Amino acid sequence: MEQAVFAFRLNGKPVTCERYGFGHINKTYRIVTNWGSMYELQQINNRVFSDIPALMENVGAVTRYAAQRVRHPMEALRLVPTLDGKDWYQDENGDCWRMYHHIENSICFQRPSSQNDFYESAKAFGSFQEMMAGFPAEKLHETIPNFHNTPVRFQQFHAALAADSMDRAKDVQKEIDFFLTREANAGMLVELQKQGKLPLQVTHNDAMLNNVLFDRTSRKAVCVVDLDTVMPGLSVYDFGDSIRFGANKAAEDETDLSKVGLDLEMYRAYLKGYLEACPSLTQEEVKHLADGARIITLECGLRFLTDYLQGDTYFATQRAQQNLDRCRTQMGLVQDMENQWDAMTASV
Ligand code: ADP
Ligand code: GN1
Ligand code: MG
Repeated sequence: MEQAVFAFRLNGKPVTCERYGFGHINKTYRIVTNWGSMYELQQINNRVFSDIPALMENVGAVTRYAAQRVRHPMEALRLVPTLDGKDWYQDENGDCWRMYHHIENSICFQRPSSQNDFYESAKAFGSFQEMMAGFPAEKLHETIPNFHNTPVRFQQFHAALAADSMDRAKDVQKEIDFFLTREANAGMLVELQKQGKLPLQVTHNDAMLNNVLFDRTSRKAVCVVDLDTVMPGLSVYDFGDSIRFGANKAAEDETDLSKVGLDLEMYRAYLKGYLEACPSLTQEEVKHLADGARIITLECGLRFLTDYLQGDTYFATQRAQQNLDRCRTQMGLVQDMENQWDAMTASV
């Protein structure tokens, strides 16, 4: 990692370098220099992202596009160039690194502590989407093909189940059945997109609360981060991913499932912010926002279960069965959304 730090054009000499963040995919380190400059150094996961040059072309294009459109430089991520002027660096082991300027006076939350935080995050993701409406989508590489293609996620699940390489399927039959009974309906949003009823647009695709930076002082959202999966997608899935993560009453890997459930007030706060920030949503998109929440939660739970069956090779885990715990919270949340469906759809 030391080699990587010195590959970038820093303001001063690095004095501290600490592991930071809770993401399941990349590794982030916060660097401080003797002149007080701060940076975020990230090792990009090359098992998850098979074409890092293409990924970094996307990130370069999106960050530069955003930088020209925000009111203040701190409202967009800015890449720090390497000593030879590139956007990223590959070390001797083949590991790939990039660095961002630290967004000053920013703070990031794993859970919203108030409806206002969550409303603010909706404004951030909604504005990001509005801003990206003018971005030439054909310039973007698909960093993970079929990322939010729920029927394809079911195919991957079926393959993992058939292989059952860790011999774990026998212990999770209840979980398997939960997803199988919901498979038939899970492709409805992808189908509507294919029929031209839902527009394909440049979306964030990882629209979680912990991918928004807030101003420490004002608690206003300032910037959206984690741009690795920015590519054409469905706005209803972005809306849904935010709800899945931030409107759950429990953490994503909570083991006490009695705590899991949809916080309807949080849901409404996010909906309000998103609709305000995204005036160009079509009627059809607005009509399917609740479906986006339900189906992306189902999809995410299915991805956790698939990874559990495959031996936890995709999502980083800190303890045994963490992916199974994550899968179970998503199941609980789907179930609660089904129970509160009338209230969810009535809010729209
Ligand atoms: P991951 O793939 O691990 O989720 P992120 O890009 O989301 O990686 O970064 C992890 C965390 O690091 C974020 O949640 C945020 O708190 C912090 N972070 C990332 N970039 C910046 C930045 N430019 N300024 C301040 N904090 C940042
Ligand atoms: C991963 O890295 P992170 O935590 O931002 C995953 C998302 C999942 C999320 C679940 C590239 O995101 O799709 O929704 O975990 N990112 C990728 O917490 O697969
Ligand atoms: Mg993140």
